Amino acid sequence: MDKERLYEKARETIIDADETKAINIIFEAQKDGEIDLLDLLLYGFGDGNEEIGHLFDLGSLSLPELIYAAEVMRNVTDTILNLLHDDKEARKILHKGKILLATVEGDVHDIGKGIVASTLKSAGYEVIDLGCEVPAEVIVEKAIENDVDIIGTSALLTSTMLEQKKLIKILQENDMSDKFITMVGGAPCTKRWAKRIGADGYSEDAVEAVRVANELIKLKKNKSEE
Ligand code: B1M
Repeated sequence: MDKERLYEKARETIIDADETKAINIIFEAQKDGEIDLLDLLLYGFGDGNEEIGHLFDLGSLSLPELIYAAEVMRNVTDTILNLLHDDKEARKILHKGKILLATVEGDVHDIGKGIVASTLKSAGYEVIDLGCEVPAEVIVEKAIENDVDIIGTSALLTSTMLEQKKLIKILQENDMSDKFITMVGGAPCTKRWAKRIGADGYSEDAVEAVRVANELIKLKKNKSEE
């Protein structure tokens, strides 16, 4: 199968918001067996998703069109994730640790977080995804309840980034900074932002999120063994 051509077709299905074609491509790739579905998600469908963002920025796409295309991307993401979790290889859970993910309060953007959840799951983490618009207090409550290692928050709006800061403040005020590793991400976030608010880690994308989580978990384990 021509991988490049398939990725291009995947990209187009998101731009055209053609869910039937998109799902067919996923099953075609699965049948082929040579295509990495996560790769297809990130660099095939993902490129299409990025493109709809540019088109929206340029005013070439209306908000309803954007919502429709985003919905297709979300279903594509869910389909691939379900397939990956049924896959024995992907299920080779090394159980590296438990991660709680949430998009912060006031923010509905959850496509990127879904991809981050998938890369982390595939890398051997147990992921608890609280969804979107989750208040900082609820995130902390659930982190305690589930005894997670990492709390990861996603924020896509400059206004909601402040919720990431609020979460870290709650942890600091309740002497829980050492109990949980904190990671932040989302388009407006930067390494500098993470440092400024006292987060332990930042990653630009879903692939880097795994690397950062691995490093932070390793540090935590080394610390607890000292
Ligand atoms: Co919204 N939106 N949106 N939107 N939307 C943006 C973010 C925006 C930049 C568009 C623009 O104006 N150019 C803009 C934000 C401006 C700002 O504050 N800086 C914006 C706005 C303004 C809005 C509304 C206010 C619009 C309105 O109603 N007037 C509204 C907000 C509603 C709310 O949240 N309260 C709104 C609504 C929506 C839709 C519902 C239509 C839809 C979201 C659907 C959904 O997620 N279920 C939507 C979309 C799709 C976008 C764009 C086009 C695409 C976002 C996306 O999915 N990107 C976006 C423009 C853009 O980004 N170019 C935009 C693809 C995704 C794979 O990337 O989410 O960045 P991303 O995730 C990446 C990394 O950031 C990272 O890894 C991911 C994968 O590689 N990452 C992490 C993310 N989280 C991480 C966590 C980590 C680590 C890495 O650790 C824990």
